[in-house]
Amino acid sequence: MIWQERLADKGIISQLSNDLSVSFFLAKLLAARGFSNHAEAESFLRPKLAHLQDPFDIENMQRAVSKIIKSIDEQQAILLVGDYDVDGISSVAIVQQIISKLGGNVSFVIPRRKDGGYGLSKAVLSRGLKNKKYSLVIALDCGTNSKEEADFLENQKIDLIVVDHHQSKGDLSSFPIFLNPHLGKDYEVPWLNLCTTGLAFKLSHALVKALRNEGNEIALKISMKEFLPLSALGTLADLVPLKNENRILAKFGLKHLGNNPSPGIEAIFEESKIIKTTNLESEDVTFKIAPMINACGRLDDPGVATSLLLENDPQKCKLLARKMSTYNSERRAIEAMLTDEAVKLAEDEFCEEPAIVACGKGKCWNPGVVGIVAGKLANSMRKPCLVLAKTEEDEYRGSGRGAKGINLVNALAECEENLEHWGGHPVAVGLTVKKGQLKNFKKSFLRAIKKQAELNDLVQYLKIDAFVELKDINNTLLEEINQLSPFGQGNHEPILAIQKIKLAEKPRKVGSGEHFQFGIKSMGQIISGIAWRMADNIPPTDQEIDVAFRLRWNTWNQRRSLQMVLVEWKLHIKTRK
Ligand SMILES: [Mn+2]
Repeated sequence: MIWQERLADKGIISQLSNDLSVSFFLAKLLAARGFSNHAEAESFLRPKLAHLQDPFDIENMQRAVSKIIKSIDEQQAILLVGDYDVDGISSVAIVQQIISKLGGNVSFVIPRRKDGGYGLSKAVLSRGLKNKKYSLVIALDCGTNSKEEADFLENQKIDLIVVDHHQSKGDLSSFPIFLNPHLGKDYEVPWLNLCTTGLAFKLSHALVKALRNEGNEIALKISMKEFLPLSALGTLADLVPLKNENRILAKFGLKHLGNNPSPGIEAIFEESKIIKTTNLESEDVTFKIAPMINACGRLDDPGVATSLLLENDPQKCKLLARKMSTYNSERRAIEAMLTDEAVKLAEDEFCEEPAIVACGKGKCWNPGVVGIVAGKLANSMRKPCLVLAKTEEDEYRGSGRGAKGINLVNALAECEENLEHWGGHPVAVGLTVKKGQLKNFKKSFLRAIKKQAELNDLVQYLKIDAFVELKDINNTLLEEINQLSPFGQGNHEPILAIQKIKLAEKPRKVGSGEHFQFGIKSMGQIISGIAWRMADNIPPTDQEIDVAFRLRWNTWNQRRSLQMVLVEWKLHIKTRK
């Protein structure tokens, strides 16, 4: 890979450094992220909850709020239907909590994969609506494209509010009240990229605001901060860009999550060995908490996770978290088997192709796990990957994950005639291939990807945020970097590079031999580093090398030290870069 520094205008850097009273280094990181004026950079660097816009700015918010308040006032039953992933489950927990706090009669149902799966479907509605007479259904993280189900509810005289951030495919039903930022015409609003927990937060805020205006005692006592942790869970897990309002919710949500977890979250912390702290990182959510929540829906019943998030009894939370942890271990085992099989297929059949379509059947081809494996393969092979499992109905169904510069939604649109169902985002899709169409589908999918790939620049670059000197690496530098956190989609963690250094000693393989540790000598001290899954490419000790890395805290026995997480290394050649 070619290392390329993210450059920025020197004038802008000094201006930002001056205006914001920050170091030249931090100003450079900001400028290289595209910030050029004081106001924008300031609100990014120092976000405030008060920067969240009025929730009533979102189209249809007033209508949704009036409908919910009417149902609460008249004590009519409200049913929440959420998706089975972290975003859906956390959204259900937020809305369930706010409506029941306000005295409403509310219950929830989450679809199960084994009952036919995703979203606002007839199956989930018949399960949810069976015991009571409902007057309102709120769909969370699903429902944008459920035209038939909307018609069904309309016929039953049950109102429907859809709180969702999925794009629409063609005509929408005119009946539901949509809270979906992508259906509006304004693409500049700071809430455009909220996921459903973000929208659920805004909806809760709007309810509280409206009722406070009426002098409602309960609403006056509710603190919106309580709902921040769940909003952060969905925002980080759903990989929406961490800018604008998403950044505010993720940043403050993480802080509250780490400082003041609910009993359910605290039980998850214990199971996944997270230490209660103010410095919770986005990876604690994406690598530890989110997989535990998702595992419930992948293997069995996502309702387990919702119950945990809503439970206040620490003893019950412990049992639920235990159960989630067991699901998660099972998920890991299945994932490992499926990855092996899919990698074999990819190497045999698709090594010359611009994309991978791995299909199979049997025990490890679990529909709940195909998406993760597709993601792993897409990452490691750097090309788009679909993983499809054969269902009992003899159809191939699964998930796809994209690669740089490829839009999977556009690619699938070109294969529409071979597909039964499909949908998703440019980098993540779900699909079912029509019976008997697998071969044709593969062909047209590969053709569509090839077309897109040809338009792309095939040279791979590693973008370096800043070249630094060994002597610059210290605690202050990392504290400055962390002012840009939380990192994730749309707000990458900076990659630093140092040129022309020698390792302090021979690197040591760790783990089961797939990783290695290394050290670099600086001002008489050794800064240690870790290289995950890079043990097949260990740098020499007797030659000068360049290293690209992320700088992190490494906490060990409650002591914090600096650690480099290696991204790539190469032998140093005399010309810069
Ligand atoms: Mn979502």
